[in-house]
Amino acid sequence: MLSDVIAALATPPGRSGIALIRVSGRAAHDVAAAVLPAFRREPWRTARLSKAIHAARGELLDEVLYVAYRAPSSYTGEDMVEISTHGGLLVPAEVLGALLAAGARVAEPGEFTRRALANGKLDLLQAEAVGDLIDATAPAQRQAALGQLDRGLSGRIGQLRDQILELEALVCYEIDFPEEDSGPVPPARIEGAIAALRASLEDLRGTAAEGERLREGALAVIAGRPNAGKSSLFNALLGNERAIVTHIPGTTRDAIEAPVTCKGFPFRLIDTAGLRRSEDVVERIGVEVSRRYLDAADVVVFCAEAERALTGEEQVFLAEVSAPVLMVRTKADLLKGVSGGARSAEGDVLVSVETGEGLVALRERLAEHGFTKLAGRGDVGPLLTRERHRLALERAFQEVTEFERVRGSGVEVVIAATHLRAAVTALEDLIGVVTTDDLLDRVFATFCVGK
Ligand SMILES: Nc1nc2c(ncn2[C@@H]2O[C@H](COP(=O)(O)OP(=O)(O)OP(=O)(O)O)[C@@H](O)[C@H]2O)c(=O)[nH]1
Ligand SMILES: [Mg+2]
Repeated sequence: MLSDVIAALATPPGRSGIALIRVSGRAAHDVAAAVLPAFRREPWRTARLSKAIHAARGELLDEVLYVAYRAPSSYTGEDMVEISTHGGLLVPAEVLGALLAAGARVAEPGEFTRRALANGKLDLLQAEAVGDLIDATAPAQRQAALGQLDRGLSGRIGQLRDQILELEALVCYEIDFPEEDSGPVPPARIEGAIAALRASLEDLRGTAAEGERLREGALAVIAGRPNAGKSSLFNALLGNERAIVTHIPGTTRDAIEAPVTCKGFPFRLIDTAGLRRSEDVVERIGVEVSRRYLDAADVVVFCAEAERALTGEEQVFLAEVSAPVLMVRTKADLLKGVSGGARSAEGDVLVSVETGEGLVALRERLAEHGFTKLAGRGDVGPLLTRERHRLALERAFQEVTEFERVRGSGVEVVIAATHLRAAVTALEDLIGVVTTDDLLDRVFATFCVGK
């Protein structure tokens, strides 16, 4: 139920200097006053000091700072109080317990943001951006989430919606003046508007692949023959010795995953078992797992020693791989003094984990391979970052296409125009003009308590 008083710890439990508890709802101030003897509503939004007590037990729990907010000037749009307690496991839990004893209930995950949405403080895309910002591990993710929180995507969707409404208005002119020869609106103008609209929709839809990849991290799979230096490279990119490295071919048996940031972009880096035919059951399974990762890869980082030519088997493998391949020539330090130098072709990256040579270049090339469009732009701009976004854009695009088709086939304009209405609805669903509980449940399913 909206506006009953909810409370939750907004910071993660554990050892810390302070912890923040949020309280929101119509009677939030009364609940806070029961726990904070010095509580005063005014001046609003001012940090004040108070003791925190358990009202029923009369027990002193902490000395806290609190800030009172008055509806609608708060995150949720309701009366709110934010209480900064000392951190750790006991104190915040006890202060929260005292608030619950005073009439609050524990907030559900994402409930504060859900209330903000219900009270018009945020739209659905902005609410999603709050979740994305919290989940961000790479700067480019932060940039995209902040842009979306600042209504970058909402504004863009709003423009598309206006564009459809303008087209609808032009078409309605035709409905109102059917007897005029070519209508008051030249057909070329309508056709031009349709073409421009389709181009705008396509433009935004074109950001979905890299946008979704940006949210989830691009899957970069390190592959190559046993002993090629895959695990060494994996560790070097990670900055720690996560994978076991030995001189024995077949060391890595399982796929190991770790998050890595390259030039601000997020990657899920996978170290795999070296590709070869093996009699060893465990190793064979490992190779099978490698192949499965390779099928899903956004980019394959193929490792081969710089001092040798690629084998026929490796060439067959490279010809069959469907993802873009970044060729890495490893162990560059072993080439020093060897006549003839590296066997690397243009575009290959020459690296050595011993000297660190080539690692910066490799990170750059990874970013370019994983995020071809985004890495080339300074600013990520509005992006579709979820399947929900992509499906809505696809629906709008299909409806506009359908409108164009039906319109040319002699169907009444009024009927054709229903497709434009449907396209508008698809975009409005995306922003969350009208939301269903089911949709909200899905959007907020991944939120943490206290947000
Ligand atoms: N000199 C030199 N040796 C390297 C370099 N990279 C890896 N090695 C050595 O090459 C051997 C194999 O390295 P790994 O990283 O375990 O190779 P891998 O491709 O993961 O091998 P498997 O897990 O068996 O498939 C080890 O002895 C490493 O120390 C490098 O840049 N320079
Ligand atoms: Mg290995």
